[in-house]
Amino acid sequence: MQINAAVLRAADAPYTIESLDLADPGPGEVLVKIAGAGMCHTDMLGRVPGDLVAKPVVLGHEGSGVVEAVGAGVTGLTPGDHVVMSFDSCGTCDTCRTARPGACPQMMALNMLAVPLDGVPRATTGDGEAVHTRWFGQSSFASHALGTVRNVVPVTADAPLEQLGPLGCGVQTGAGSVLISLGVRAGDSIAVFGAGAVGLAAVMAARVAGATTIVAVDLHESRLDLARELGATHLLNGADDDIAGQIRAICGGEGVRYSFDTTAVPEVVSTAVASLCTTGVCGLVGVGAAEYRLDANLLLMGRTVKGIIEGDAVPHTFIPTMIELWRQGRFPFDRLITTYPLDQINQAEADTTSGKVVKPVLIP
Ligand code: CXF
Repeated sequence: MQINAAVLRAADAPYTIESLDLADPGPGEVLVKIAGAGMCHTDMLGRVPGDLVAKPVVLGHEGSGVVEAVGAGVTGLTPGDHVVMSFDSCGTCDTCRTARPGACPQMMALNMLAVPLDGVPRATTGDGEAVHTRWFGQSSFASHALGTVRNVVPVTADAPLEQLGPLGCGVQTGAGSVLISLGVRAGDSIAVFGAGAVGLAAVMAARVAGATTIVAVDLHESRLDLARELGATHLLNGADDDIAGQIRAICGGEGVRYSFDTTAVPEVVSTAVASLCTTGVCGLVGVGAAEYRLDANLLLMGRTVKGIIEGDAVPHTFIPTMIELWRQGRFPFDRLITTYPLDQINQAEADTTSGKVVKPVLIP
């Protein structure tokens, strides 16, 4: 079928809206008519010079939409179903079987190369040029996307479909980290570094969990204001001096039980660890750093640093949970979203890079 898609042809090129020919869904594949697709900083990996992400490529890994057709062997999904598209995983390894699909050893191969494991491109231009469309098992900056039975999650039809895509990655990562991976509980304290979509989802989740001290740290005052509205009890501008000391002071001198870094800035990660009480846990989800520097004496006293991927969530259960929390008014993730038509994708990218908007969602 003919689809429209935002194609990235080179790391430093703007996106171009193109008409592509998309294959019918094959075994295990699901054709989704996209209602909206969130833009996440991981999509910017397509802009890293080199061969990490094959080009030309359709990016986008926070799609939502309606199932149009399913391939052979797909069960549990029917045309007309409302769905959120999340990350792909193999489903058969020990990690997937023990409810940690984000840590599937095939995570990178299935999601971040944009090429199906069989190597056969599913989309071509009118000239027969292959365009890669398996970014996170979806490539949803498009009118239609081919997902897989593993990453297409059915959701209730009475939620705002065009806004649900970010639940498949960024919002899931922030909320899952707090509620599942770190296991924040009532009365706990947490400091969240970076009040973008992932950090703000973590703030909302900390409030859901009943944390009584929720410190948000960011460089943008507008994001700190939003963090306050979403549940942060204390706000710190990261440009100020001695952030760790200020956080310890907020907690009566001892430090927070949990800290959570979304920035991947090495100095910020060091601060996040230095903000912990002696048995505290620092969760890391940021992408892009090569190395972090850890203070051995801080770790020696019992602090833990924990890498987290996709919030350690199982999308098929956690996405419906987030929607139910939203319905109850306890998890207003829609406050993070600014919508753009798909053909304004370059503006959306500029606005999220500058910090003007938190979570662009592109509407085809
Ligand atoms: C990604 C982060 C980088 C590792 C794979 C999962 N999550 C969201 O974009």
